[in-house]
Amino acid sequence: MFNLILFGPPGSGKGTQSEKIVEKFGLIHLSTGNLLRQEIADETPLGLEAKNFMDKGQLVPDEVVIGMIDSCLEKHAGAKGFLFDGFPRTVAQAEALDKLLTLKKTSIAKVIALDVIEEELVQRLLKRGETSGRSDDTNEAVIRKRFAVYKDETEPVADYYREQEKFEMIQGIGTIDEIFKALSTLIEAEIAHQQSVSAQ
Ligand code: B4P
Repeated sequence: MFNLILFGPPGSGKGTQSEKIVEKFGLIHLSTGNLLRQEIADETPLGLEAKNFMDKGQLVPDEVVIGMIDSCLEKHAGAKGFLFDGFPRTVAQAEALDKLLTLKKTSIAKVIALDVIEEELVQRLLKRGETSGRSDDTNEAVIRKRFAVYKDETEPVADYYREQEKFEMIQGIGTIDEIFKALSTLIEAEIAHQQSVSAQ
């Protein structure tokens, strides 16, 4: 199994690039943001709980998100690999993911972060808010709150993977195709590395 995490602040392009990566490399896309929005659209109890947090720019509680990921991993037990998008967002989520993957005798190969300055992110999210219907994208105060939460709760996740020597950062400003090319180069190198290790 080959498992990747695409990491970065809100609006850095994780969702945009994930769609292209899963198509090219045949991975299963696990976006906690998309899964939560689907629960909201279906008006499930989990969705109703999540909406309260998301509308305020806060993170949904760890146990809710970890449970969702656990059932997705079970559902796709035969997958070639997973691309985690928007997850883990706290160190507790990262630790839980490591435990879940160890139980399945696999692990994270690489964490790739998209580096984008805050002013560009605010502009992208406000622009998406004009058409997406996402309540967390239309209000600048909520967007700023999401960045504050990212700094406090999500940035420490980068150090967690730096300590495991799995963390890489690339420039997230440029055209979607330029960024995808840089991501593909890194992913191909990691796949080649894993193949050479398993051939030894
Ligand atoms: P997410 O759904 O993960 O979304 P995001 O961080 O806002 O966006 P992403 O980085 O995927 O940006 P995108 O590609 O769409 O999270 C939403 C909320 O869900 C969170 O705030 C939280 O409440 C909750 N949540 C999710 N996961 C959670 C977890 N694990 N734990 C707890 N809570 C959780 O790009 C943004 C825009 O930029 C798009 O309009 C796109 O077209 C544009 N764009 C992309 N690339 C571009 C480029 N290169 N140039 C110009 N524009 C670009």
